[in-house]
Amino acid sequence: MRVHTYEKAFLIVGAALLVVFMIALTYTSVAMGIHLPGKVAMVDPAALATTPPFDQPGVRQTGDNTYEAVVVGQAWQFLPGEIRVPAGAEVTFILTSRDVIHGFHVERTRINIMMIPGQIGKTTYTFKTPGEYLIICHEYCGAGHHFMFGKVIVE
Ligand SMILES: [Cu+2]
Repeated sequence: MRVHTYEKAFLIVGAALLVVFMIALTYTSVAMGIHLPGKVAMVDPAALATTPPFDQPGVRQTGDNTYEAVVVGQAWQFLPGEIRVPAGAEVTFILTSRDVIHGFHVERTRINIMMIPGQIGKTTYTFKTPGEYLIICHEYCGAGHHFMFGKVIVE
């Protein structure tokens, strides 16, 4: 079998790029600790009403400039539907779902996390610019999916 010179060069470049991507991926995940937000713990979705912190969804101040937003997703709303934090504060979102899989995406930010029944999701973000940020469910969750939204108000 005769492999054309250009074809050979293309294969070599393609293979080399794959190696470069694997090294970059390994470096960012292992050395820099950058990874997708994943489950941090399990929770019984039927017992959310009696399981802290989900028994009291809402925003709490946890330090000088740090806040914790506990949010429960359910058909078809976020609890709480409105999250108020001061500009520049570091906000840790702790999320789960009461019923089916929902999505939690805050527009104009990198916050994009799944709300999975039984799992607790966690992500931290600092809102630098004051304003209203729309929270949308980006995982189809039933008839009222397109009405499922909330907002983060940065003051
Ligand atoms: Cu939805």
